[in-house]
Amino acid sequence: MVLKHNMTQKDDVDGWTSTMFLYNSALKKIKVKIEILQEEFRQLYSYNPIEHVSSRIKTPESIVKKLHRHGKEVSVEEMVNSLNDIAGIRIICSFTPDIYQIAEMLANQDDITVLSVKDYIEHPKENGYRSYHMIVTIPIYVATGTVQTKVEVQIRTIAMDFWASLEHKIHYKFEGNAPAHMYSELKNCAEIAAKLDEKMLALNNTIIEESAKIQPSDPSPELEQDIERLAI
Ligand code: 0O2
Repeated sequence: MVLKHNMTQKDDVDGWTSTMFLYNSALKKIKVKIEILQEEFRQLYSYNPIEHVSSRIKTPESIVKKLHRHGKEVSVEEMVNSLNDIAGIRIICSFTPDIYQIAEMLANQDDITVLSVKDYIEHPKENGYRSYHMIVTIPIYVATGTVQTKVEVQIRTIAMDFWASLEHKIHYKFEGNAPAHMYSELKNCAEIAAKLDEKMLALNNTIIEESAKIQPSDPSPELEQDIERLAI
């Protein structure tokens, strides 16, 4: 969290409850922003690039494990300073270009500050992981002032998400020591998932091109009569 106005570092991190309140509030605000974007797409463009959205607050166990992994002291202050993904939101898009469009639309909002970006789509991780990550801050107005609160936004396609869920499951099941063939199978699956994304995008572009050539036909009089009968 970044401090502003009259808050001191101690005020900011003096309690787990108040810290978690900030993270929960930040998630709520980002979720509303995404809902508004979705509504705008639906109403103005008859297109919804977002398949679904999920959010979570990292569990205390996961926070402590991550602090240990990074060799950090276990304290609320250290957690706030060194972990960027206590509050996380995941946006699942239909196609890869949608990811960049949504990222840009969020980043362009006046009250959102992008602290960092990791583009694991342009630069996939060694294990095959693909996703677009942004660490952003959003202001939370509390009685004592404004606290810029960090949220990690992960944006990915359905195929990327499918892969990441299975990889996550395997990683935790085997505590990072899965048999070598599983890692190479996973990497292979990541490449297949990326190919699937490419092919689905190409297919969707063809559908858009072809449907632009077709004039929508008026419903037949019989169909109109049936619709009227049903609607009465
Ligand atoms: P969990 O259990 O999902 O919360 P940093 O110190 O910020 O540079 P960090 O936090 O590892 O290092 O940054 P990064 O790479 O952006 O990863 C943050 C989160 O992205 C992870 O949180 C995962 O949710 C997801 N992620 C990153 N790499 C992988 C991967 O290889 N496979 C899967 N399935 N997810 C990944 P956590 O805390 O590691 O895990």
